[in-house]
Amino acid sequence: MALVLHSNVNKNVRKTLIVAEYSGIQVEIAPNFQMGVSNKTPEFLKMNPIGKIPVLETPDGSVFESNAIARYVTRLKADNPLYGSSSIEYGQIEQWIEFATLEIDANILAWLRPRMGFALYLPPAEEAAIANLKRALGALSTHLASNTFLVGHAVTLADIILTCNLYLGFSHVMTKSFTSEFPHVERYFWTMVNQPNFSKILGEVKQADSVVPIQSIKKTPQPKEAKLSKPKDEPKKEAPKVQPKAKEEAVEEEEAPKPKAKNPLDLLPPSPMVLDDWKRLYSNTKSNFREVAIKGFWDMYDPEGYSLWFCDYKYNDENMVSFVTMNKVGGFLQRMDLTRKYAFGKMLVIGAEPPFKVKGLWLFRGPEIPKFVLEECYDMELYEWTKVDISDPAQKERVSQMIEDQEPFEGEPLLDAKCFK
Ligand SMILES: N[C@@H](CCC(=O)N[C@@H](CS)C(=O)NCC(=O)O)C(=O)O
Repeated sequence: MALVLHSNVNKNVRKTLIVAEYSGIQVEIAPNFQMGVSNKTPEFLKMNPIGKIPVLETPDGSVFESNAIARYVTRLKADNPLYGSSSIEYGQIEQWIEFATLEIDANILAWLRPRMGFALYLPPAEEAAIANLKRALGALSTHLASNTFLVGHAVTLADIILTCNLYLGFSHVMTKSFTSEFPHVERYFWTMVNQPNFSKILGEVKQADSVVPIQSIKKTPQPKEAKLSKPKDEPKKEAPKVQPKAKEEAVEEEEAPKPKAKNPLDLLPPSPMVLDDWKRLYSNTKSNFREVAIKGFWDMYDPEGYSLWFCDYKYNDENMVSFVTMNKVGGFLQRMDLTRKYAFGKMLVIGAEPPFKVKGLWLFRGPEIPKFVLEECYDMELYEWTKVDISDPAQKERVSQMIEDQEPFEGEPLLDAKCFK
């Protein structure tokens, strides 16, 4: 029996496929593997009790954990140069494999997984992941300044594992403006992915133009939602050696059906204020904003049917990187999508230099912040919320200034102003 990888093709599987190319070893991908179904069967769980991919099935038993699989396949070839040519080289290859896993991959995943909706997105956690990744890339860049390969003078298993991990980062979050700080890592990465045995498996590699946007969190489906496996008598398809790249192969986890949002706000007594009319006025006013849009807002505003809220980011001290701060506000607005029909918002990033302040103004349907927003948009708890008292002229004026992106705002320049409409 050949070696069979039970998995979709993701960067973890590509490690072993590249090893196989270098080593002249035949490894197949299990035909008809279906994520979320094939990895939950009793047969699969016998091979890997945690039910994660990949698993390698061999005539002698199975191996799970992608690094262990790559090491196993490397060792199948006697004196494989991928493991170096001396004990110290072997030790250093293992050292860089650990580094690639714990310092590079772990931080790329901590940055990427929440953005892909597979973990809770918490801006301070993202900032920590980016800082840790930068520290690791700085160290790597120093090493690569005087080394073409991680160890010795040829590709080793450490280069394969590190490159596959970097491939995930370069494809989704590590844009050119991010990586240009680490020129030796850039040179190394592009050299590696253009080696024939890498490019056979990775294909044409493209660096992300922008950091992958934040998606709402995906829930793992219950087993009963999993589709039934195909009937036994269906003819087996020939497994391609490398399956085509999935658009988002980054973190292949089960897709969940999107929960249908109920709108309790539709049951509120009708309001004379039509939110869409206000949004249209806001968007279409190109000049005399104060006289037209702001005046129009206060003419339309219905304090019975709507409420206004100031929000203040609780962790402004951590807003040290401008693009990270702007991204986190962007993510917040994306996750507020569920309230599009019932809200309007302005978010300001304030200050000429770090730490930047994030403050906002929100108009919500109803007298309170809608419960489903508090429950479903976890960014809400990252802000201090204060209901606007429109009988106070100072507060009313602050609302107008926020809608208008007035600059300076409270004595400081605006780094960014985003509108939710
Ligand atoms: N450390 C493991 C990671 C395995 C892993 O996280 N696999 C993900 C796909 S990339 C998975 O199977 N997720 C499904 C699940 O968590 O049930 C390895 O390198 O093999």
